[in-house]
Amino acid sequence: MFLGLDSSTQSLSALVIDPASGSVVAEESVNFGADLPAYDSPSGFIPGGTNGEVHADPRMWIEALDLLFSRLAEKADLSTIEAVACSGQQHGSVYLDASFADRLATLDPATPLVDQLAPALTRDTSPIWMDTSTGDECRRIADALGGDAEVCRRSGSVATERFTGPQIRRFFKHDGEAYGRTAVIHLVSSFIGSILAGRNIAIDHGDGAGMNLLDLKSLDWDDALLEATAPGLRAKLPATGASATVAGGISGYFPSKYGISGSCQVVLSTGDNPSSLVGMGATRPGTFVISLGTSDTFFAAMSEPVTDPNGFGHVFGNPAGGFMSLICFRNGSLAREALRDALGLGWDDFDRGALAQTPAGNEGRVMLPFFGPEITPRHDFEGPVRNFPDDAPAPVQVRALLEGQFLNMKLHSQWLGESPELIRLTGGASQNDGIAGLIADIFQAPVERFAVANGAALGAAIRAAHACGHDLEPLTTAFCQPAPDSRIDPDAGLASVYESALSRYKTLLTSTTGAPVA
Ligand code: ADP
Ligand code: XUL
Repeated sequence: MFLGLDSSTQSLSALVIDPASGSVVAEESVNFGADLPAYDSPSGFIPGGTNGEVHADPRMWIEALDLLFSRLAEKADLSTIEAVACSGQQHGSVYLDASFADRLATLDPATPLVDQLAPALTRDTSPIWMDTSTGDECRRIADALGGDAEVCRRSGSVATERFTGPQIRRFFKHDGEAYGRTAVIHLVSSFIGSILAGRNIAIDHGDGAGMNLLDLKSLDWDDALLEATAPGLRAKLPATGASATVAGGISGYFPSKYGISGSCQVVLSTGDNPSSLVGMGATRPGTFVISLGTSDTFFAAMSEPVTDPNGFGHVFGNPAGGFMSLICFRNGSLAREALRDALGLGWDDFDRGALAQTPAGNEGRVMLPFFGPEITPRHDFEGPVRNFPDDAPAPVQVRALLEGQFLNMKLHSQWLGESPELIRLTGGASQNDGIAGLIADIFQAPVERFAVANGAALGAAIRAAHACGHDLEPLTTAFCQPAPDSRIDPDAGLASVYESALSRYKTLLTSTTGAPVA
């Protein structure tokens, strides 16, 4: 058996696979808001951050790990687990002092993890991917390197607010003393993996590329980027490593406390998007994945590592080797939920039947679907922008929001120079037939959904098996099959309707933000 964990924005989940029978044998989840209410983070982060700050409490992630294992141990026999791998929300960072390594090495099963590890934190809260507070740092890093094009050429992305490098720079600037006491900086994924391994593990090329610090050619930290970020940073970063690397055996804490096998291996962690690429069976070019979680993301394996001239898209390491593209849309489910709640609707009002009340293209009515700051395109929207009255009937608004979201996705993925042959959907909203059908029509590609909703945790479990000698191909064939009857083919008759809609969308966007899209 192989265990995959995913520490996402809102929850920590686990999935156990048995490659011999090709079955998922257990699934379990801890919801940060509902299960750990003491952290006052109903959506997994601390509400009310100022100046674009969005932070989460890393103690919540640690406490969730004990809770998850205690629930999992009740459900499944963990003594046959050969290896475990983690996935984590990308870019978020955890700051620890020199005692962390010793604390990890001497974990005592009689005391909760959080009590043993929290004293090592040099920063109480962790900036996460929703944070937009580092515009100034991004400019300074880009200036030091001679411009954004150079940062992008080296690291695969322009200096980007949520990326870890600019976040580290801001910490150093605001609290140099605590930065000085910091001995190691982890990503969310490598932090959880290090607790499992009982020692600091390396950062893989998939998640590492989301830091503006990794040189995509050498796959090592880039000295010029390190220097532009903060002093002495190389010494505080773990080594880098290929995703399919066994980091070592599991810490004795977990076998004693939860009955997991003492010979269980810990495989390097990766980011939730690279992990989903594996879990969605999309490690080869041609199949695109759209993940409809808290954020929406659009990603695929790349034939060649091209970069986005607009600076919104990213290049990360593909855990199966080579590279992948990633474009993140902050106003994903957050915006769908905002419109649903503002109009007093339910998800039924986003479904196929409800969408059938309005025609494709919405008779020229267009919405820029942003209820707050957006990453792609980068702009501080204060609310949606409409070319029609705000009080239009609900079905018009719902169609305008969804068409706006996926036209925006289509527009901002054109730099890839490749159209999807097939789209695989994952994340909470992927089960919605209305949303899935609209994606098929806008991209003019068939859409498939999966029985396993958590592609990132599945990807982690598959990676654990792969790193321990199982071939990737048979694993993805066994586990990454679309659910029966989940496929939706595009309506070819709507291709021209959505071409006109795309050009209307682009006109409204460029006139609102003043920034042309190449
Ligand atoms: P994350 O991994 O970012 O924590 P998930 O992939 O679990 O998020 O997705 C959760 C989101 O899915 C919820 O916040 C909700 O907005 C959305 N969702 C759940 N069911 C539906 C549905 N039927 N239609 C549209 N959206 C849905
Ligand atoms: C990707 C991104 C988000 C997070 C959270 O760049 O910021 O998708 O990984 O899921």
